[in-house]
Amino acid sequence: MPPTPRPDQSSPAPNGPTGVQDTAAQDGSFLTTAQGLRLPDTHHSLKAGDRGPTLLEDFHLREKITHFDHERIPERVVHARGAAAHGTFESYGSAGTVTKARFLAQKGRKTDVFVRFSTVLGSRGSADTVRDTRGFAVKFYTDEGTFDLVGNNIPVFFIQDGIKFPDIIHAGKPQPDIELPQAQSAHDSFWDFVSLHTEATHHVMWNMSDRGIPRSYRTMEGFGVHTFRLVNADGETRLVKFHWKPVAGVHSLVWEEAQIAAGVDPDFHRRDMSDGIKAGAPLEYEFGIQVMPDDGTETYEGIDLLDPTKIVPEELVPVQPIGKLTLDANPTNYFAETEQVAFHTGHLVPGIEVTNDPLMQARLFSYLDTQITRLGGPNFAQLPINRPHAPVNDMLRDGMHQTAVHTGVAPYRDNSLDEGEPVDADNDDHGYVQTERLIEGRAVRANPVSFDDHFTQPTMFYRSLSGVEQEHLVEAFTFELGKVYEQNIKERELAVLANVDADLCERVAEGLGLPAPAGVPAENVMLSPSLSQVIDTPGPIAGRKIGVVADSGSDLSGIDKLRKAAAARGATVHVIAATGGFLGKGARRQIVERSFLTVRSIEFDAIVVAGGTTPSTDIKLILMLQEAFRHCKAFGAWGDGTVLLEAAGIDESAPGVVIGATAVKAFNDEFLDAVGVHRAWDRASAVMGSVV
Ligand code: HDD
Repeated sequence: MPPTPRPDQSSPAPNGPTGVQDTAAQDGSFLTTAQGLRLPDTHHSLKAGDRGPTLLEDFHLREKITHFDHERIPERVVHARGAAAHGTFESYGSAGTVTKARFLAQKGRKTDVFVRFSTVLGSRGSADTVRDTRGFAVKFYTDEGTFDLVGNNIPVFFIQDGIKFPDIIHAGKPQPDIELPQAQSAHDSFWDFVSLHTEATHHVMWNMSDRGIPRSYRTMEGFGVHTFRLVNADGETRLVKFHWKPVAGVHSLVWEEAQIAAGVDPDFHRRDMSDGIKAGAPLEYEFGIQVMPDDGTETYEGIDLLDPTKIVPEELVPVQPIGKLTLDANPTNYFAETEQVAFHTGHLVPGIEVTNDPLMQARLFSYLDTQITRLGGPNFAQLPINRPHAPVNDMLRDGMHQTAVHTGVAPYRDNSLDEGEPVDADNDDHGYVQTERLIEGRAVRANPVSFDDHFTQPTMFYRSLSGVEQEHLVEAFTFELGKVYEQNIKERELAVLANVDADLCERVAEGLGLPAPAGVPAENVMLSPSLSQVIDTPGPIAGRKIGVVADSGSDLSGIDKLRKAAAARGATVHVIAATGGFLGKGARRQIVERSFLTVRSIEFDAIVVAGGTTPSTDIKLILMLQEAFRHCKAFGAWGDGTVLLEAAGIDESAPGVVIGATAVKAFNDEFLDAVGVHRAWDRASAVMGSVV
């Protein structure tokens, strides 16, 4: 058999949408050593007799164990827990007037992307559903170079100056004496820090709101956070904020679900994403920008655009759609792609520039620096997932893990030995020619006075939420502060909340059993309805999971009808029965995906009981039904399936419960619409009490 040609190492192959497979690592079917030596046995070490000691001579044993001993690399110092997917960005072309970045300016242009979602505080093996900010890091492999938009699902940040980043992270990570708690902000040092650094208040409000526990990556907004400077082909500049708007809408878990999921399925979010992609329901987001004039003030309507603790309300500056992101391919190898991908806020392309936001400025240093430790040297850009899709001709040479075989003798400029190449690129050659900006001032360690307003926007955030969202926020503050041991920290945070909103402060204080201090909340604050995520008209349900309780006597063809109706909207139906195996025979046969023993309500967005199902008193089933009902999920039953609902104490007349005679179109439509509003919040006050 002729040998498979090796890739040309001096010109690395670009990543395809499903990633690169380095054929040199897995060639042929025989087991070999790293040197290609074929091996007869990998189960027995070489011993002096079958009961004797192992011989040092056993190079295969030593190679296998040595490599294994070094399989792990340091996890990311923050955002260690993550999951990623490949996809495509397609430009609408509408940003062409404000940026010359080709991947945005040209209508219909498609760019490969790799997106990694993450939590901030937890270790690599922590749970997905903890209360935390989520990372939303996008690598655009553009033909003008790689652009990384390293954002979060929250549009503001804890601190205003990057020099405090180690401090907030030290405070949020497990306490250093006995390393707990894992992936939680509900502990003394976190609340100590944020109550002393009140610039964190806005971010903390978002964290404690439902945004801190997203339903899935597919239902999360994303934000570039900082203000960027866009430059068009005529050299005109504008200030912009970047937004990702999920096509599936913005939706969250309830707190009890998030806690259950952390134990029952710590991989909840990454499973949801990979299952959805496998089921043919890609994750979709619209990319948008808010555009503000670059008039020299770097403020808009009194909002300091360099302050990363401030948003520009969408009611003041609407988000204009400029393209669509579709994530439709799971990684081929977690380590090679998701773990080794290296994002950097300094990966920019012509037409996109930075601003003087002091948080952004520090990030421009940190991201490159951290990869050198994490990925073991300066050549991480050569790893397949990090290779640009634009041609690379740098003068960087040698170093640990150098895989390129560079040619030529003159990696310097100017030279006459390598035909003068590489040459400089100007604007016409798509070179990154920075826009000139005037920088002058005294060297000071200080913030502008405008950075001192820490409360107006938190007040706007709280007052813009719906009643149920405010309730969740109050519960979250009460839960987290209830876990704090030091009384003075609780009191100090209550004093912070008093400056946000008296109602918020009083309700949290009541839960903590403490007096509510008086504060001076801002008056006449504008409201921003777009901050609320509650909807009353049905949205898309692609990627949603529906559980159907059934047994062999159930109306199995009704399940098929529901499955087809759900599939038409991109959702999946999963049968839950007393034991595993199958229900029925032939064309109507249903695979049982969850038994009463293995099922838990958190796995499903909605529950239906099929007609003909014999009521069961199995405690795990009843718990599953009651939990789903308490969490305000859509419920349904057709035919005598209602008897099981009654047995579980579920009120058939409650909001979001759909009852039908058979699984006909009208029933399926009404039920799937109920799934589309995410939760029947009208049920909340009756069923949830203080458990969410
Ligand atoms: Fe950061 C990782 C997002 C401020 C230093 N950050 C990291 C990731 C995301 C963010 C999504 C994970 C990337 C991945 O998936 O690999 N970080 C943000 C946002 C910030 C922010 C939205 C504020 C607006 N970060 C920030 C500051 C600093 C850092 C101020 C330091 C001065 N961030 C890092 C880091 C990490 C990182 C230490 C850890 C792993 C990595 O970079 O690659 O450099």
